[in-house]
Amino acid sequence: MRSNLSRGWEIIRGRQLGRNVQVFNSDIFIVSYPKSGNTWTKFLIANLISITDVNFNNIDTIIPNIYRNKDKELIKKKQPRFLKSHEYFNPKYKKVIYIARDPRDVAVSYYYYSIKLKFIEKDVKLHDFVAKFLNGNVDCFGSWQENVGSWLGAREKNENFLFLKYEDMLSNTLGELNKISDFLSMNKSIQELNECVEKSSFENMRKLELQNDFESVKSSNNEGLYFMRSGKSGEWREALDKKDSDLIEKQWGDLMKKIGYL
Ligand code: PPS
Repeated sequence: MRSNLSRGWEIIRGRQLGRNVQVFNSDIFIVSYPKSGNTWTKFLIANLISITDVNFNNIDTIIPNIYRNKDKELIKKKQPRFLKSHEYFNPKYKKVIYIARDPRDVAVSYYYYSIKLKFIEKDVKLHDFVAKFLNGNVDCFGSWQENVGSWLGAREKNENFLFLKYEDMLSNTLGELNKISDFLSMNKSIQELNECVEKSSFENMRKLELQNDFESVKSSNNEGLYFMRSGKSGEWREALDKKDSDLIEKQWGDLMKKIGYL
């Protein structure tokens, strides 16, 4: 399973994107371990800063993805640039919005996404995926703990570091967007923030995913799986075997407790 699973990210590494892109001190990074709400945060911020309607076709123009956009395109962007990243701690990133999600839900989301993108065969069991996930063997971003823990350890109290949780974004999207707006010194009214929340809702983004045929969602070739798949917290309770959630809790319990997941 290892070679299939990491294939997608190896292609990206080979193209010298990601960790190798040039970073400017003025850059504002939206960082997370994969499947933790990065795209949602991008939509919220893009709706704050953009004068055109945001969708899956133009989102990477407004907030480029360092794994999709080449350095020579990124360098031409007006500064300060907003950039999406999944990197573990990188001291070059000076201003960072970091999003964490409960690793038990990340495991479920990442499993289905890996099937959708054919990083793994559809007959791979969630249990086997969890074993690789726990070993940090599913991509080149470190394990969940290495990724989240490296950022928190290095930057937790830094005034240029904003730590958000996917679960708080779900329960109080407006409040979390307000934190983002303050962090970016944007001075937006509640009405403006509310409009961004509405435009970036799960339902609206799901509609846009279909309209834009994002990641070939309409193709019969992606196992009928959406990028905007479920958008919930606590799905792991039904989806994971108890022994797998126990393993995650045992291995990453200290950090999960610190963040409030245990
Ligand atoms: S990626 O591919 O690593 O960048 O994925 P990422 O964007 O970080 O995370 C994808 C998950 O975020 C969910 N999502 C949302 N949830 C609630 N509301 C909104 N608006 C929203 N937008 C994206 C998305 O559905 C993925 O989670 P799962 O659990 O798979 O549904």
